[in-house]
Amino acid sequence: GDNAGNGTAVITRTKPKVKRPNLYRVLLLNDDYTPMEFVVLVLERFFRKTRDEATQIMLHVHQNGVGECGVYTYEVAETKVTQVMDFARQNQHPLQCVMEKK
Ligand code: NFA
Repeated sequence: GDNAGNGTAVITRTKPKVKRPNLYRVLLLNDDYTPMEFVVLVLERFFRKTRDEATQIMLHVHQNGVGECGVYTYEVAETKVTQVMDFARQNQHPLQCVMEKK
């Protein structure tokens, strides 16, 4: 404990507080209707993937049903999901994007 000189107890931390943030995977889910090229565009635009990386991830999702776009802190992951869902809806594609705790 510390004291400001006015009789008020002030608790100060001694240990270095190095807290790892909770991390979340952002996933894309396969469907039968979203064009492959649109999924590649999503991965390039919102997840900063190269065309080759985006194509690999898209094909993985297409073949396996689900795939990882990236790993982020909660707020960033939530923003990515919202951006992708809004963009898919604007373009009338049923593409689904979700997040899960690592
Ligand atoms: N399965 C979709 C198609 O054949 C492509 C797709 C890939 C959709 C990845 C969603 C996610 N057009």
